[in-house]
Amino acid sequence: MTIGFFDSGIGGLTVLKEALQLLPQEDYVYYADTENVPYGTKSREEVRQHIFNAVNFINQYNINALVVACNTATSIAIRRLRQLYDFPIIGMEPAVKPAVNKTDDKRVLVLATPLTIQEDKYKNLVSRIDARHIVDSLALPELVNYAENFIFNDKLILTYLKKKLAPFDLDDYGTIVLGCTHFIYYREIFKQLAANIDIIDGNYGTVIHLRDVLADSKFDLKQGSGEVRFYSSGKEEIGKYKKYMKVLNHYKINK
Ligand code: DGN
Repeated sequence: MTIGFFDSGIGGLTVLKEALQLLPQEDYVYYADTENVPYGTKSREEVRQHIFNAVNFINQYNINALVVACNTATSIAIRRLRQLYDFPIIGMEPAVKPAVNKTDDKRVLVLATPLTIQEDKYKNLVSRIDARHIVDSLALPELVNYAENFIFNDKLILTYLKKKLAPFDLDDYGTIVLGCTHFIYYREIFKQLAANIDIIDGNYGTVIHLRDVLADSKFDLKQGSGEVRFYSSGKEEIGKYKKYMKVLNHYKINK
């Protein structure tokens, strides 16, 4: 079976890595819309169009299922995509529910792109789950750009995050939710800044959901060889391919 993965850029690789671990015998097509990254700071109409173009592109590879490995794209277009295509489409969602469930007497801080936080899908999710009013949200738009420029472990990031987190008294928080797939590369830096806070993401849950959906579908699992093919809308496709392979090989799922 061939599973499509799509993100505006490099973030979805963190989800793909989990999928390769859980479902190693499927084949994967990863599409990065690098021509149009970042999504999170653009208008929803513009991003919607980019998403439809991207899924239209990836659809030509006869995928049996699609993972929208981007919280921003999920919040904007997942419902419409499910109407347009007849293969299963799995989206991302900031892990607010598990965060609230595991946080007793402290607060929860959700980090995501501005567009994710602005969207009704996110607002509805939070209002459904956050009966105790303990969830705060913070947009970190620049972190997507750092990741796209392969800046992972630089003092620059630490300084940036310190500044963004300065208004929050971190002693009040029990859990931080990484609600953007690009942010997951910075887990270790978040841990440095918030040593006593649990840091969670939705990647594993998404891939478990993918497995369950596929198990219920008409296709046989374990038909492929774990091959990954990369495509991007940006200019330097070959260079990107090599960099993506490198990131995929070196990125460690580290909870
Ligand atoms: N990786 C995307 C997400 O999970 O929201 C954000 C990427 C972007 O383009 N802003």
